[in-house]
Amino acid sequence: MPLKVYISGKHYDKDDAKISVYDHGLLYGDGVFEGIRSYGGKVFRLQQHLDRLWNSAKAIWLEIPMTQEAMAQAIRDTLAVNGIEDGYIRVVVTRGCGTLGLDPNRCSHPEVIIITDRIALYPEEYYRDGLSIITVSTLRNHPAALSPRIKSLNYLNNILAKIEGLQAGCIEALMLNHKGEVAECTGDNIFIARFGKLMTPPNEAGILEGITRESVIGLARQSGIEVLEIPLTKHDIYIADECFLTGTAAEIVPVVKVDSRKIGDGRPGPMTRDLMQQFHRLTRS
Ligand code: PXG
Repeated sequence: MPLKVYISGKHYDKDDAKISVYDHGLLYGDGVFEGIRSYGGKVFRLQQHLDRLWNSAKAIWLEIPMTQEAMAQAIRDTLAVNGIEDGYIRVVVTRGCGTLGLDPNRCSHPEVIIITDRIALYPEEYYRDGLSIITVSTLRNHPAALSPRIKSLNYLNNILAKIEGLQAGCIEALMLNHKGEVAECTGDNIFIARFGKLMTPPNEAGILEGITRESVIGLARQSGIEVLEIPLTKHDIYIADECFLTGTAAEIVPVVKVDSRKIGDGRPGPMTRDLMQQFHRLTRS
């Protein structure tokens, strides 16, 4: 049976799930989105994802044409019609069908899209052996121009960085901000461990406020680990004992090499492995 995709109130077969070429989501990247996971039929941190989606929409003057409760129900319904318990959910809200000009006031109505699919997990060895990443030349968007806190359909900033990483053989790439500080990776937040403490760049560094990041901060604090949200430089990463990335798709993935510098002893560290286990329990219990 083909997967069903929700578009503005109805379910369509995947091949018939289409949006107009006049939609400003396509013409201008004018819209917002979320990537969410479902574990054993339960949607992980749904309320936080809905809040972030609504905040992103607010920042771009986009009114989502349904309530959060209705959106939550539509997500659960779409998982159910597809018989998906462990999966990936992509929610997209576009500005809708308009004219060829920028003016969003000429768009008829926002479109709400919910795609649920089986999750394409990263290969096991990434988690066992850790990733090698590089810092790329593409800087994270200046927060005063287009805030990285908005999860908008304008992902070119991240895509350019991703291409640079891929060209160097890395599946993730570290982005610096306009001040030369560490911001985040193309689709993941970054953490380091040093002297038993965890450190991660603060919001003001110009990052997406990752929901996995927040969960990991919570888990670490619960186990008595001090977590500092402080500006970090590349140097801080190079001399860290441990490094890992967090994101909805990746969950927690160890990093063992940055810009050809071995992190710690070059293997996933104990704090990283412990948090990976705790996160696994949190999502699968
Ligand atoms: N930073 C950026 C720039 C992101 O896009 C994260 C951090 C992690 O946030 P969460 O809330 O997921 O912990 C993201 C995640 C993917 C994918 O398939 C991920 C994201 C966007 C598009 C694709 O890995 N966002």
